[in-house]
Amino acid sequence: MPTPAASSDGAPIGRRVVLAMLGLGALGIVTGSKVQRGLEWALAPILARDGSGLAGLLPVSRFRIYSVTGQTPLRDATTYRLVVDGMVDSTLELNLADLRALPPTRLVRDFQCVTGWRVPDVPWVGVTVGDLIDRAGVQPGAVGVRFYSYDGLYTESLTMEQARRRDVLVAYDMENRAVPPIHGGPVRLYVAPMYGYKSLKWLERIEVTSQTPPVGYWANRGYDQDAWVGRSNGRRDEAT
Ligand SMILES: Nc1nc2c(c(=O)[nH]1)N[C@H]1C(S)=C(S)[C@@H](COP(=O)(O)O)O[C@H]1N2
Ligand SMILES: [Mo]
Repeated sequence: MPTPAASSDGAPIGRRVVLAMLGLGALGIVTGSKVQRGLEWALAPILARDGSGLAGLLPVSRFRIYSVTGQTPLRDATTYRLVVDGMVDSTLELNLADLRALPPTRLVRDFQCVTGWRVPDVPWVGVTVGDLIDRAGVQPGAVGVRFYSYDGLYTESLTMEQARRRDVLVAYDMENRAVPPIHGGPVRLYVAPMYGYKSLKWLERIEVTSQTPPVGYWANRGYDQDAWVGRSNGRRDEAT
């Protein structure tokens, strides 16, 4: 969050990324264009190997692109699996087609990072976390839900009550197309009422738990566990 896709090892600027950026500049990318959408996907393998942090500066999105590992982990949409486990009657393993076959929830909401940037009116489509955990069968005594990313580092958690809100989604579409790899695709979390850091990218596992300790990459670094927009983190959004 402090720096986009920060490089931990001070890696030199990736040459291919510079070339890609020059190319984008020359094309005069327009937000929402088909060219841009193709590039989001085309660039993913390049950005996946780049440790320079330049991914966060690429003009491929209305969003800034964050990855605490400095990488874009790639998972093929055809082999992707989401596991729902923990205190459930039966563990679920769902592929993208399974997710898309479930009743969808559509939202158009702002996306706001605690550092001050905000993207207004983002269309999202996905399955509510509540619907998913109910399919698995939540056992008595479960009070929390944890989320794991296949970047190997990022985690998040919500109370059961928060996780069951109808505006908390396992999202597979954003901005009217499949979630691209740089934004956490094929599947990311979208927690509409909270700051962006709750919306974990590259989601691979949802665990129903008996506890809700502050488990989260940024919560472990001093940010609020309950990250309500406008009502947390010292009301940082007033600075925008
Ligand atoms: N796995 C993972 N998820 C993440 C992050 C991250 O670094 N890694 N950054 C978070 C933060 S701070 C924000 S604001 C949003 C940014 O989403 P975007 O990169 O799609 O713009 O992702 C959130 N989810
Ligand atoms: Mo953020």
